[in-house]
Amino acid sequence: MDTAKKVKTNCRLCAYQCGLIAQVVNNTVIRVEPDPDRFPYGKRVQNRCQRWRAIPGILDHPKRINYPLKRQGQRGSGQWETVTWEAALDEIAAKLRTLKEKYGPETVATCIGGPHTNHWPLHRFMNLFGSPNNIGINQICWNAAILVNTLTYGWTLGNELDPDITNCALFWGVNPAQSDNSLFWQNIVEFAQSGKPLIVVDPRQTQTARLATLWLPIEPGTDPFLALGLIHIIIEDGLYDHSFVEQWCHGFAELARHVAPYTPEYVAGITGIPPKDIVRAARLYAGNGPACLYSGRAIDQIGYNTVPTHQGLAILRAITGNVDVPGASHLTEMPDFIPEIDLEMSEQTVASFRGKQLGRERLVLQSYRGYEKLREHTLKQGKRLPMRYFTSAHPDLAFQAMIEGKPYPIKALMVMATNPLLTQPNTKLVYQALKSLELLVVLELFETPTTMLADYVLPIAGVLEKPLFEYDRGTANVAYGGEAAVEPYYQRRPDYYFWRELGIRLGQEDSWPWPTYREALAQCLKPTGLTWEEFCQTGLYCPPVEYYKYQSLDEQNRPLGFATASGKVELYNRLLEELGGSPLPQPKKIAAPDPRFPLQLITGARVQPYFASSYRQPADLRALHPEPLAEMSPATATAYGLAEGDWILVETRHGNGRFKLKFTPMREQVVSIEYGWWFPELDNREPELGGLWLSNANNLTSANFPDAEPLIGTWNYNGIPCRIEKIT
Ligand SMILES: Nc1nc2c(c(=O)[nH]1)N[C@H]1C(S)=C(S)[C@@H](COP(=O)(O)OP(=O)(O)OC[C@H]3O[C@@H](n4cnc5c(=O)[nH]c(N)nc54)[C@H](O)[C@@H]3O)O[C@H]1N2
Ligand SMILES: Nc1nc2c(c(=O)[nH]1)N[C@H]1C(S)=C(S)[C@@H](COP(=O)(O)OP(=O)(O)OC[C@H]3O[C@@H](n4cnc5c(=O)[nH]c(N)nc54)[C@H](O)[C@@H]3O)O[C@H]1N2
Ligand code: SF4
Ligand SMILES: [Mo]
Repeated sequence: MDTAKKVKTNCRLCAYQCGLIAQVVNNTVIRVEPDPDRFPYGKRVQNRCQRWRAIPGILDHPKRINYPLKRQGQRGSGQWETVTWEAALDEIAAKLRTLKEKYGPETVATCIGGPHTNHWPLHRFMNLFGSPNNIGINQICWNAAILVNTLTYGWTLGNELDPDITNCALFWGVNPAQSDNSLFWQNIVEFAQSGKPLIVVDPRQTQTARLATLWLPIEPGTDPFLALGLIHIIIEDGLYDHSFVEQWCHGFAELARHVAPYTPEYVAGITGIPPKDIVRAARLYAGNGPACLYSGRAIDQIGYNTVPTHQGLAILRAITGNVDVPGASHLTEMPDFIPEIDLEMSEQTVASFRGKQLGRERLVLQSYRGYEKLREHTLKQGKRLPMRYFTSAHPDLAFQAMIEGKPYPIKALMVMATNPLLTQPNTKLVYQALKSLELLVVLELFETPTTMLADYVLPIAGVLEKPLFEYDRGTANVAYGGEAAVEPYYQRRPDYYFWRELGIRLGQEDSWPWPTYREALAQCLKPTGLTWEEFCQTGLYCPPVEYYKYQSLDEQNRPLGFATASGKVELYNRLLEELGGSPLPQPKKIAAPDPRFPLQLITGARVQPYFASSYRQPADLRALHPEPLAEMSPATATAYGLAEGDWILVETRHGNGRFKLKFTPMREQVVSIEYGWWFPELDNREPELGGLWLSNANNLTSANFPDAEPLIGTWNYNGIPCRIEKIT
């Protein structure tokens, strides 16, 4: 037996990739501990996180996928044959070739989820194959903020909270106490302890809200009204940054006219927040610069009102002089390393299939047309957003195409690092769609309800088994990562291996010159002048941030400005107007309550130690939070005759789920359910599929395309009419 060696490596149980030291014997990890020399620099932060300790168990958990599996018998019957990688790849490639000949390349789709792994190998494969059909979660995570900020400032922003410099923080629909739990959350705690104003906009009194100077328990989905109300006061009281507005903002007069009706009383009537708190929030935010305005997932998930909310937040930052200022925000840079757009190879390939994008007639921004318009502007400063995320298929249309074959059939789906039966909207639809396919391939670490329905399940290398190089999808000049601690256990391989091998089998060999994942990552770094080994010493590439870049002079001695139509911050957005959107934030009122569904549902508030549907298998993690919870205020719950700990059935027009009731100080008439719940200990065959139908929040949601927001296609995970009853 070898003696134990210590290896510097990184956790990958969330996107932070904290530094770890692994003790390895015979390619087996026996222990891990935080590495105080690398991010997040000290055990104090990592000691709050419960996940990393579970790594040795996760590496060899009985529910892990260790060999390529091929379905035997009926789909969902739980019978598998173990095959070789070669055989699986040959068979999948042959099937894809046949389907492509019969129906065209667009008949093959992929599905990705949150930030679990690099997506570019999948995008590169799909671009070369010739299909636009990747289903992502971008329409409700990430895209709205990036698109609206780029429309407004010419590029996207990094928000900053520095307890020493930042003088006010406004946190909007975000709860880093549960969703971050790392260095950022420590900074927030430190900031709050300093006594500087912290404002939290959230229907629930979260752990973050409990630290706040001012908590605004907003009615779900009414956020753009509050944003316009704050702008109204800031303008009326003259609290805006006069010089920045005069020199660097376009359309202030139109904005001032537009917000005139959004008085505190009017906004209070819609948001449920008292007028005096609206006024106080506006004064605290505008009066204490530099101020950090940080928004979370909630407002990306409120359907139509998502875009006007982001417009409102972008305007708030600008008129208070909080753009590209230390302690508030900075406009990010294009990477020095190879950017995502080039790794995807979108610019070389999409011409052949852009006409096949589902829903392109309706979607203004989440389309090739919208992407190109935006890029005309960003290119003025040499910047290019990745393309596949901003053109990905609307899930409702893609799943319908699998079931109905319209407007063309989608017959094959390859799923990487996501569990769509738990995390895509409308589980019944997803289920029907997966059952309609001729080929379902799932790349996974663990058995999940999605793998249970697959034709092939491929064993993927996970935490500590593969090198890491992450880079905010190429929208900033920051990369982090590090070395694997061990070679993959059993027959597991990195996702990259699958896409490259499949690509080579389908005539793409020229586009996959790097035999291994590590070589591909080293190649990405090449333009920086760093070798892979040099990069791994710190695991961080992060040149110092520059501020006030719009003031810097170009070759003709003119200020650089912002990469927008006016060269200024577009408070009044001309490009959006040209594309057919509303140039100023135009919110929609929430429909009057339906008497059959009198309560408002929010789904998906994050909880430790889970990530979406992940980590319910390791017993030590499950013990920390064993059951799916629904939260309500004690007053609302008591009015329904409910006590804490009761099991309740929560029901919407789309479906229902069972949750255990927990009392939380929060807005009345609102119910909040956790998402991602299934039960790996239950039967892994049809019809149970690991308890898929019991407590899955997405049984209660839908992304019905005709109702989706017209610019991005955003649907509602929050603000859904619902009802409840006690389960006896
Ligand atoms: N533990 C854990 N951490 C995670 C994840 C995870 O699954 N688990 N997921 C990761 C991912 S993919 C993401 S995108 C991030 C998300 O991170 P966050 O944005 O922090 O996500 P949430 O915890 O859902 O926080 C959203 C907050 O908005 C509130 N809210 C709900 N509806 C509304 C509304 O209409 N208006 C307003 N203003 N607030 C509302 C909710 O009560 C909740 O507290 O977290 C990441 N971190
Ligand atoms: N109702 C509701 N639905 C939501 C949300 C919500 O707030 N409410 N939030 C949405 C958001 S913001 C997000 S980001 C998504 C998250 O949704 P998903 O991305 O689907 O997240 P998980 O459920 O964690 O599934 C990730 C799967 O990938 C596997 N995995 C991990 N690492 C790797 C890897 O390197 N390679 C491969 N091949 N597999 C790997 C894990 O084992 C796990 O099964 O959910 C979305 N869905
Ligand atoms: S799970 Fe915890 S230790 Fe691992 S990367 Fe995330 S915050 Fe860091
Ligand atoms: Mo997300």
